[in-house]
Amino acid sequence: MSHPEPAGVTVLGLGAMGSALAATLLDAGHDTTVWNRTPERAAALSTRGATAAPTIGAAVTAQPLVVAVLFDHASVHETLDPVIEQMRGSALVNLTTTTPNEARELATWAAGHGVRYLDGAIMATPPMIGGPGAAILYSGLREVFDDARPVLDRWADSTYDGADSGLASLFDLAMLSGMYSMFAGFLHGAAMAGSAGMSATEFAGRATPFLSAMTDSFAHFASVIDGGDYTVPGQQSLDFSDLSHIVRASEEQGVQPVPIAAVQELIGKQIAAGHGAEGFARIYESLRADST
Ligand code: FVH
Repeated sequence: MSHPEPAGVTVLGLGAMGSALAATLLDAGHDTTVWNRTPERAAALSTRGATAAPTIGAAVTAQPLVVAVLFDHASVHETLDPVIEQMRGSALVNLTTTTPNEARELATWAAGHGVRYLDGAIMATPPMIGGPGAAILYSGLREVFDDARPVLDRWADSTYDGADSGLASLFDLAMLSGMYSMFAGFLHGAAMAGSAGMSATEFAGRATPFLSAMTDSFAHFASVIDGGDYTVPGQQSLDFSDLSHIVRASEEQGVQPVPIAAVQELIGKQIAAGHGAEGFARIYESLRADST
């Protein structure tokens, strides 16, 4: 049985992430064209077999699949506005981090120039690309996802989240929001323990098993939220979850209580609205898009 040739790909943007993506393609035998605003950054990939395009126009016309891994939404326009007409009929996979609405704007703009657009959100660091644990979310034109799949799967586990180009970004940023809130909580705890002389390293050693075990609560909260009944038995009530003692303890130690005070505020809002006897997951109602 004959196997198809690995597809040709152009990678625009050779920062840490773009270089990792291009290197993985080269290792897998793809004909890889690269371009970077600062051309010197293409040198290392050229020695591995990439073709460094001399201009952005040459880069976007070299291959039928163009992958953008630039800094932000503005840099995608700055790079591609001058050459977008030359891309008519091409597929553009944009892995640059944007907001959902910025991704939707890019999809509309690309479609207006006959360019088939797929948005992507990378949930991995550059060293993870091509290895276990790397994931990339995609949304936009399904046909681009399907056609490009042999390329996309070189990098990470690929998930298609739907035709709305903003969804990959939305789900990525939703997970990052959870991650950064958790990080802020950890750092606040480290500052509290640090006020009594505990090193951050010791605190991390003690906190990691406890906080890891607490992630089991996610599934429980999720089932309560999806069930729409915050009164189901077996939950810790909001009245019981009053966190003002943690806020006070933080202040007593001279530590800014900002992350925990934000949680306490959400709890207080639901108690004030008469939901104190209901479960902790109820604070989701203070956060959702249509909450008043
Ligand atoms: N690195 C990571 O861990 C994260 C993982 C999650 C996803 N992000 C996003 O990936 C995009 C690229 O990230 P990066 O790590 O490669 O970023 P840098 O190393 O800073 O490289 C940035 C590249 O963008 C080029 N660039 C910046 N501004 C412009 C512009 N106005 N016009 C054209 N190109 C531009 C820059 O070129 P140069 O400075 O070398 O000339 C780099 O190639 C990003 O959206 C992350 O959020 C990575």
